[in-house]
Amino acid sequence: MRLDVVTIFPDYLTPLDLSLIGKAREDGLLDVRIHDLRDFTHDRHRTVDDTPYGGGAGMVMKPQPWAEALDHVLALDNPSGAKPRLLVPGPGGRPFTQALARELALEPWLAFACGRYEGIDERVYDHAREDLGLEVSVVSLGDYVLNGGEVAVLAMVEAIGRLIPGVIGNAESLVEESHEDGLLEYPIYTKPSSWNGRDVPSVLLSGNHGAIAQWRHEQRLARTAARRPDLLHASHAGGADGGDLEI
Ligand code: 6GU
Repeated sequence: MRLDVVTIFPDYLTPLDLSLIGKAREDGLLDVRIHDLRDFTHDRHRTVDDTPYGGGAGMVMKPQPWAEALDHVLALDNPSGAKPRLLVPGPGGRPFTQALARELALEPWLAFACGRYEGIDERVYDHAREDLGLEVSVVSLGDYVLNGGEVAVLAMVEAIGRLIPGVIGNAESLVEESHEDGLLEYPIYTKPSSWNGRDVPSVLLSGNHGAIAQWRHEQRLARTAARRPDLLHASHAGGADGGDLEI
């Protein structure tokens, strides 16, 4: 999978050199390219923002550098004229869920446009859709505000990248996870069986696999009810994550 990220802070994306994502890049599973938006400015100050029409607080990212950056991304090593799906991180977007991560992991090419300040001039999205023919999705990590899209891209690339075959050594570990089937994960323990006066639940030492599976399922239900009751009703609420619950 190819991933292009356009940002005014390329250094923010250096964690993508590390750990499993960094290894996946070395192994040729992920082709990650980071682009500095300021390279597509033409003034001495490398200006990427200006004041908003209609007034209001903050600054807006100018359309021209974005248009040139997107043209560059589309032209780079792309003789066949393929098109990336364009993702724009922002608190006003559709929720980024495990279901969306699964959907995006099937794409051959994703491009991320990291906005800063109050956001990007709306005409950039119209241009990307109507003139460049890109599918554009604004995506949000949750109901809080970050200073820009870079941290969100780190999270999304990690969530998407780990679903690509070969990125995670043990594919089984992908199945038994929070959000894969609509319930949170059960509590886990390792040796020693007694630590600091606290014992591992005895059922886990019993060797009774049926009892262990039942205990874990009960723990998942209790945990989900306590921390994320909304997930128990997800199928009625339009299935934020599409998990059919059998409870
Ligand atoms: Cl994806 N971007 C920004 N800038 N803020 C956010 C977010 C994304 N998700 C939640 N807050």
